Amino acid sequence: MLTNLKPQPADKILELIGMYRADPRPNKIDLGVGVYKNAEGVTPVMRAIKAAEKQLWEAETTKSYTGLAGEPAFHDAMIELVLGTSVERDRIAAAATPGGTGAIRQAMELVMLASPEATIWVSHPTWPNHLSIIKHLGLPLKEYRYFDSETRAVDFAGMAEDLAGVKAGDIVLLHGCCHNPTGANLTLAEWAEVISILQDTGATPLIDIAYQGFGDGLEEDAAGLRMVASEMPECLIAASCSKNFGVYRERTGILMAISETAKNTGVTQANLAYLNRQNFSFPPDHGARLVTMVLTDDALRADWKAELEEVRVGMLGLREQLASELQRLSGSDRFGFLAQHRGMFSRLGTTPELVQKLREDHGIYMVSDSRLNIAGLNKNTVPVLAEAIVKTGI
Ligand code: PLP
Ligand code: TYF
Repeated sequence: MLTNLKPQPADKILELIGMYRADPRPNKIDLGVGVYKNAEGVTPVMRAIKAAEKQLWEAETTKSYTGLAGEPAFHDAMIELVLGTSVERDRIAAAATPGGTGAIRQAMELVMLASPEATIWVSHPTWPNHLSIIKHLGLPLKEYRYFDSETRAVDFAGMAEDLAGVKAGDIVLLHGCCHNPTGANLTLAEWAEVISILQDTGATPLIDIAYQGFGDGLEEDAAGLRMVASEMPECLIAASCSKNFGVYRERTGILMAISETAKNTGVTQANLAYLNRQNFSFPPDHGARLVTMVLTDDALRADWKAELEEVRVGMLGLREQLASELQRLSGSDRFGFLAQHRGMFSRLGTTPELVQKLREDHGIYMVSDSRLNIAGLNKNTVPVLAEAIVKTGI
């Protein structure tokens, strides 16, 4: 049987990790996989998470199963973090999932139960795992224009034109903030226009939010999502705790499904629990419990917010330094978009050949679509990258 298997396409982002490790050059720079790194190149355990872990070790009395949909306290804490008070609590069903990826996968499976004819619309470009999960499940897929390769900003006219072709019952996948891979984001006025298109077409939004707190701030990064959730009758949200709580390997995420009225929440909640049971039974608990502890304890929450803010401001500083260094070296403003983009990523907008040249000639690793992870830089490597970009003719 196993001899029937065919090779599967590798994940280009994860492949880079191996290439980087194998490179013997001491001054190599890793701007590949989207993991936050501090100035020393370390992905730290956040202080509040470490403190919560210590408390949990003292207080935890059992590791028996949690609920099929995870712990209600985790749902409440995450709903408050992501949605604030934008939606009545009794309209929201929620289930803990293995990471944000698990939430996206469960969202797709929920769509298969509720709207089997649905086409899933994704931004072009989008996170490659969106595409691979949708294709793996055999769901119809369409792309809407998103990125203007000239300005490196959102091509909103193209996006609105493409979304006008969405049919009732379709799903429109949107990035809540810090678009991966481009770094280009919608303004609030553009979110409002997206809402009006969704209302006109009768499509349902699925918002993937994996970087809340990495862009303009915790509240600011959720503002567009909250507008959608409060104005649409229904909305799906896949939230990841991997980045903003630094709990990547704990696999902590949540799927929220908002019904038009509270009458429908019970059956939606039962379907989320059913889908968890089909795929993995009980979701991972450790990361979800730590996140709940951090969000519900005033001191831990304040410390977490302070550390997250340091991370966010640090990345913004690196963006500004890189943009101004490039302006100085190139004598042009064409890299100004780096300071406008938000989150961990920016798409430089160059060819795979020049990305390869950066790697071969300078030991600088970025994804072949020219996505770079800003957090892979520090004050000393920004000028090195800027010089390499200009020398490479990007
Ligand atoms: N969605 C996007 C856009 C991402 O970049 C990520 C990144 O890791 C995820 C979802 C899910 O992450 P995880 O499954 O590690 O929580
Ligand atoms: O886009 C990224 O780099 C992150 C991390 O299969 C990631 O979202 C990359 C690939 C992958 C899972 C996570």
